[in-house]
Amino acid sequence: MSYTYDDQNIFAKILRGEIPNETVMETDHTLAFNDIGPQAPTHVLVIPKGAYVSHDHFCAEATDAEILDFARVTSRILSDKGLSPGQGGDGYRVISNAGTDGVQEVPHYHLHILGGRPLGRMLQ
Ligand code: IU
Repeated sequence: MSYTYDDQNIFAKILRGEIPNETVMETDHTLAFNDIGPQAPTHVLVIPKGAYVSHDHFCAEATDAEILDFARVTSRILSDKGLSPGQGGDGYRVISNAGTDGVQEVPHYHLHILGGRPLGRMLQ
């Protein structure tokens, strides 16, 4: 079973430069920008530039270079924003929604980085 990607989704339009974004970090393979409806003082979305719909799609089909770059960009943002508990920060939450049960709004793979306030328990 192969994955289908809709290139008319809003993040594809952002990647093509058709819609502006507040860029936090950009590399050859990855773009990170501020969420338009922030749920916390820091709410950054990290997206691969490739056409992947979900975490499982990205991890299954992206190149090693894409995956490493995505991971390192995420780590650098956590560090730059002062969120990393290992570096004296108060912590963060990284989540990715997928599909209907995950309530994924935009069908281009993205990680949410949330931080800057107590985030409460997510799993009981
Ligand atoms: P989700 O994980 O697909 O459910 O979340 C999509 C996020 O994309 C959500 O937090 C929106 O606020 C955010 N977003 C955005 O940053 N810019 C946009 O133009 C649109 C959604 I549409």
